[in-house]
Amino acid sequence: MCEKKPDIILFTGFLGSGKTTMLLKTIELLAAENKKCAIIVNEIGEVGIDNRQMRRLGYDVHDLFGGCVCCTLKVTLEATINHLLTEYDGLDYILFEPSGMADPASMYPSMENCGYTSEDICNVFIFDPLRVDLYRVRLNSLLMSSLGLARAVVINKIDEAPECAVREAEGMVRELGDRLPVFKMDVSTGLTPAFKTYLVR
Ligand SMILES: Nc1nc2c(ncn2[C@@H]2O[C@H](COP(=O)(O)OP(=O)(O)O)[C@@H](O)[C@H]2O)c(=O)[nH]1
Ligand SMILES: [Mg+2]
Repeated sequence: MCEKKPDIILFTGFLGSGKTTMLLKTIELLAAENKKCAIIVNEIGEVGIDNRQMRRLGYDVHDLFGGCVCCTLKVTLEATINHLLTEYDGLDYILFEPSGMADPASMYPSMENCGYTSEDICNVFIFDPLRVDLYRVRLNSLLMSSLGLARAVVINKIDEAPECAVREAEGMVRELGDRLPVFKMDVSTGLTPAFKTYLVR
């Protein structure tokens, strides 16, 4: 069992919002900081990691990015987290990208059964301002429940989204008060310095 439980960073947001892109940038950041991390994804293919190519580069799928373990959700989330906690000493972070349409609330009991409280879980909600109308109407209840559990919001794709959509997205988050820090960026280019500081504390 690890002495200090690794921090969990959970990337939530709807399909196509940029979770995988964010996950990969976060792994790079943490690897550069010499943090030992594990990632949990539904399917390794979803993350675009080519196993054969990774092996050619000298990595094992279980040893990505300098000591990063990758688990696919073949069994339950609870079993996967417990496996990581018992098998890997000195893990600093567990990064988890659930599938796009899953309600984040449904994942909390599994993490709580592994000894995490909801305060322990760094849930970053990634908001795609290109979809602001969809979020406001069809996905509104999922948005509200997702934001209720989020610890930070990233408004992504500011390179592509019109300014008014970015403002509207921020307005929707602010309707819930000013509890949540909001970071605006173009994740595909890289994480902003402010967000990096927020993640690695
Ligand atoms: N223009 C732009 N495209 C992005 C950005 N972040 C992600 N994307 C693209 O959006 C698409 C979905 O991203 P992905 O990370 O797979 O989203 P996921 O479904 O939430 O995991 C991909 O084609 C990404 O290249 C961004 O900041 N700007
Ligand atoms: Mg994805």
